[in-house]
Amino acid sequence: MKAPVNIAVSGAAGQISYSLLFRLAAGDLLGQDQPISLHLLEIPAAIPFLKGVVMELNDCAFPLLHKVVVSDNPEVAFKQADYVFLVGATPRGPGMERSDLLTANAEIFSTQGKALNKVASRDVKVLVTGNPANTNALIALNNAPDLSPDNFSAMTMLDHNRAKNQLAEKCGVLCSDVKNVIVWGNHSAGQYPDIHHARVKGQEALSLVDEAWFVDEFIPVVQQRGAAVIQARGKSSAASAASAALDLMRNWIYGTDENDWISMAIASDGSYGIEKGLVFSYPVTIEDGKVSIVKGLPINDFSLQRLRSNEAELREERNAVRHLFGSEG
Ligand code: NAX
Repeated sequence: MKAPVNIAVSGAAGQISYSLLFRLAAGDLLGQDQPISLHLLEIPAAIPFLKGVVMELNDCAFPLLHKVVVSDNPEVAFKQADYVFLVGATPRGPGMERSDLLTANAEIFSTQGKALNKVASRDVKVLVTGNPANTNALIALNNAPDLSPDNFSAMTMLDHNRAKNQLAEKCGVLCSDVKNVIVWGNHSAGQYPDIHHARVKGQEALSLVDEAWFVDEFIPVVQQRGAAVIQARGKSSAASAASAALDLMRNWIYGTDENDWISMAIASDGSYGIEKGLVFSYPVTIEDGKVSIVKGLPINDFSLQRLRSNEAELREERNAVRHLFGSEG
């Protein structure tokens, strides 16, 4: 049997983790021959609930689950972590301004970035799901100067999957028939889901659907899908978010499919004119763990405007929390 791999999950008592942890332990990330240790991080008030989740994990008698560590200390949870899912975040409370929310989370992600810098594996892959995800990832990576920005990403994979599903439903095909959708920018309601480069069974998506459907239905439906799930279910997306987190991490580890890409929010290298360093969602391909932004796609004025507005939103978020950047500034 192989040596266990350490997977850390923050916000482990929350609803996304309630799906994610069981899928990780079942082998959905690393396969049926790879034992794992789960390192679970929570705030002290949620540790009793987390203990209940651990009881259930143990009651599953998962053959691959080697060990479960529970802690409220990031330096314990992230010790020698190979894969880290930063799911936990502070939700917006009553009377909280957007800037208060940004600052509260920036403090959490600055502490967690420092802990990752100190104790995680040097090859760690960190996926930030907790919102505001892009800026939380930006804060974490800026507080981890001994790790590379390439160790960090923020999750727009759920938006990518939502976009794929909307287009598949519209065209009456399977999601697997849809390739090359893109979600650009921020994981926020201002995100830009784009099908200019998408293909459906090999055909250009925009030759199969009306431009008006793309602009007036597809874009707002994808942007507001989270709110629609809350409206229907009374709770925010959880199983689909966990599934997207696994999809993203699996692609990061094993590579993207030939003839397709995924959307992944990573530190910008200036591609498509986006300010270098902002954590921006791009179409990427991945090979041997190396993430490459898909370059040179033609961008029309409609798209350019939306890329710019996402950049502006992310700049504004960054400026609100800049004081919490580490020594890197
Ligand atoms: P829950 O409120 O159910 O769980 C969050 C958990 O995080 C709680 O148990 C809380 O105690 C814990 N937590 C808070 N601060 C922490 C800290 N400093 N260290 C460790 N744990 C901490 O939320 P859930 O539905 O699981 O969603 C988690 C996050 O994902 C939220 O920020 C949510 O907005 C975000 N989402 C992001 C998505 C994405 O695509 N990027 C989609 C789904 C989801 O909305």
